[in-house]
Amino acid sequence: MTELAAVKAALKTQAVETPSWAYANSGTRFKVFAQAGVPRNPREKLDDAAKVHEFTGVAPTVALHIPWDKVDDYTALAQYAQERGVTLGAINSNTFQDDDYRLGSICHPDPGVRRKAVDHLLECIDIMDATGSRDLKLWFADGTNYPGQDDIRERQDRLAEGLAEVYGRLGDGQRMLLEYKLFEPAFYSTDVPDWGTAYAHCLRLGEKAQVVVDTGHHAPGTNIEFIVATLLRERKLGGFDFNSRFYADDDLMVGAADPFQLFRIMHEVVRGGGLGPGVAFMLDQCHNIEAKIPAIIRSVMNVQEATAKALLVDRDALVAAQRSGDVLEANAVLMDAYNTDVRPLLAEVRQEVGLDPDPIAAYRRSGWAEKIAVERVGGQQAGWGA
Ligand code: PSV
Ligand code: MN
Repeated sequence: MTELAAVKAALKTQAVETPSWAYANSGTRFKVFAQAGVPRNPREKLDDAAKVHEFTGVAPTVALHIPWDKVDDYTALAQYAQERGVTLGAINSNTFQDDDYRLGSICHPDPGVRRKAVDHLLECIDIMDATGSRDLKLWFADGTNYPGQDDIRERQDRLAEGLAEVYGRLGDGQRMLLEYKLFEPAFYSTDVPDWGTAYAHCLRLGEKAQVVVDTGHHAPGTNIEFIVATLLRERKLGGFDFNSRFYADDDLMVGAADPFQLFRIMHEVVRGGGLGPGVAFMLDQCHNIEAKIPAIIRSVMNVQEATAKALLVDRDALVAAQRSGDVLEANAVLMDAYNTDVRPLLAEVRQEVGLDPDPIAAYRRSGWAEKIAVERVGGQQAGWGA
């Protein structure tokens, strides 16, 4: 296979998972701007996700969030997805929206609340059994607001104990992906604030526990690609929650604020052999003021573009420059790849698999946005229920 053929083959097999909640109404704590045509239930979210896959060809799975996507029959939901050409992906737990969780969930000082949180996580694994999902994605809002509020060390013990119980319930082929986040909603201490903490817990738990890197969950200026390289080296990178940030956990379209950072991350992914099914490439975004489906298509395309550029890095030239200490040349090799306009290449790749070269234009022409605006009238639009 020529090098270009290998690049194209890699791009054709890429998979980006879209989050069910990105199709729903969302906003900030100031305002949720409802949009016409927004899904009213998990099936309608899947209908929209199927459109993203139809036009991009690389978004075959959809992440669910429990309880936002609670249904009576998950097997039937999985079947419904399959009939639309997609499958159900990671199951995201929610231990942050009950009154009981004011002081935390799995790290709460009260064992009764911890029991409730762990039971919810076990329920999520039951759902995975029904949907055939591989990954349980855990993000905990746990932490404290004030020094002295609770015992930081003991909270880690509670976390370890709860995670161990959940880990023990994972079946063959199932994984637990532990997400970290610097701050918010807790402001003084967060119980899983960084990759080191997530890594330490995952290491103790075992092979089925891996870290998930949400690109919006770091302090400004953090070298995320270093974290990615390190986790891949340790075989502990379970996946990404892609989005982009200017200030905090902005949840904007991935690659919007800093496409160069996304490229640098994808370069480490390619370099570390992470461009396979072992790493889940998920979006975790919300579209508060822009049209949702085309914004998700745009996000998928942004990931594709960063991946294509990373695949185009002249590895031999880079290694030669690095080993000879040619700083300028090494940097130039990387920048050459980054500065390549990969849009024609991706258009070609799409055409080769029978897709329109311009997914957004194709979506706009499809009339789907107009159709759902007319048909999805009445009922309660889905949202994140905060
Ligand atoms: C909250 O920060 C968050 O965005 C986490 O990243 C989770 O992955 C997501 O919500 C869904 O619970
Ligand atoms: Mn996330």
